[in-house]
Amino acid sequence: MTTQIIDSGQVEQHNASQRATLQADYDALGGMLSRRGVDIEALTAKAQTFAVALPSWGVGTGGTRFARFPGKGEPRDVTEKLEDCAVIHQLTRATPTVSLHFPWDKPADPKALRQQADSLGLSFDAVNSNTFQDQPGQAQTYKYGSLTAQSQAAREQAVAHNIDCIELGKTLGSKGLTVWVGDGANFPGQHNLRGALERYLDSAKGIYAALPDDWLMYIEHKLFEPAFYCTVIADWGTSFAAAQTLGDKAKCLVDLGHHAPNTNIEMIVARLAQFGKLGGFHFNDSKYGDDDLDSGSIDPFQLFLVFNELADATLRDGTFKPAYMLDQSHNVTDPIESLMSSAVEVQRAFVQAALVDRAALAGFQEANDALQSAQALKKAFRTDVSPILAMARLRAGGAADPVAAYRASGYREKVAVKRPPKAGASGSGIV
Ligand code: AFD
Ligand code: MN
Ligand code: MN
Repeated sequence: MTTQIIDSGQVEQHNASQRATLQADYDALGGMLSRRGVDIEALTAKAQTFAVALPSWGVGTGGTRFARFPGKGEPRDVTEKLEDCAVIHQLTRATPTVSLHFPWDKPADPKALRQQADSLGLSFDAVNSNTFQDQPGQAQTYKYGSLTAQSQAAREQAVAHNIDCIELGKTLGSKGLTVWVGDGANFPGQHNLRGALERYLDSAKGIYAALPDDWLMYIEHKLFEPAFYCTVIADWGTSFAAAQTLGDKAKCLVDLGHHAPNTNIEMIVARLAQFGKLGGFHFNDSKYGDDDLDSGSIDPFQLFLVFNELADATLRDGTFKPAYMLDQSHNVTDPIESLMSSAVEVQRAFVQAALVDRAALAGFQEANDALQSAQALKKAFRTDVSPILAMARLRAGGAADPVAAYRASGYREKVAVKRPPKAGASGSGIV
């Protein structure tokens, strides 16, 4: 039996207040779609198949390198993070998995953590290693890099940490390791550019060798920061080359915020999918670079275009299934509310992409009809699929309006009492 953290009677009461309006909107949309030859029931069933993993580090209040303004009732450890993740999944029914970050989330008893997740109806997605910070008592510093460090002892320590993450992940039931390193240089000349990548590949091979057969290693690239002149895995080309060098179990991970402004991310998605190296995503939105803003809050059309490529890739290969994760930092909102809305925004793009009339689009493309090709995409993007998303949640036992149901439940106020701030707590988001 799954433990429901929000009283299910309260959710039911919320849904009862919404049901009639939702049904009317759903029927109206169903009528419109059927005139376009689209079956709304098929779309709703498809929406129900959507799932995106939650980042454990996203349920705490984030911050910038200037400051962090903690919110009330933040989770203080990994078990409280799981409780918040369970609330998000209970109301959205779209987030059944959690991506942990070590050592921040290192459990005292991994088996007990797995049991807690299980009792909450959650399981674990890819685990993330952390070699971008020094931990108390650590023998070697990562000040000058981890997997690429000049110091062999530092490189070995970073590889060993990644292997520890795999071991922990095995006990938790994860099937993937996401590796993002901030290694790079702040000055031209500080690094031999080729030498740094050679060291990275050598270290990464040590991690890859410890991967179980049914695991994937996700290589996450990022343009800049914390190194401001160059970063070792700065772009999809380097990520692709590293994944090719390592082998079949190594794939590229695309974080939507890790590119220069105006980069055509959907084209990167198409390229990586074409060559079998698209492993997964960190969804968020961005105005400038690694802003970690809520998914769909700045450029929902870009998110749609990414899913349009994913829909195309799935049509070409039914087994194609990249991992979907959110990676956001919530500085001024309640993280639970942001993560619920963001999961729904990503799900919205998934459903809108399914609405594209692909036969018509292919016809327009063949005829070199640029205007109608663009309109075919816009037609799907402009369709408000909110009633489909709400109905999918309702049918799966979630909330018609997750944020309204959450606010009505008083969850945050309750945990604010139960979770007074604790020194040394590991609940914060990425700063
Ligand atoms: C940092 C990186 C990257 C990574 C995350 C978790 O920019 O997005 O996924 O930390 O390791 O924010
Ligand atoms: Mn990321
Ligand atoms: Mn990032």
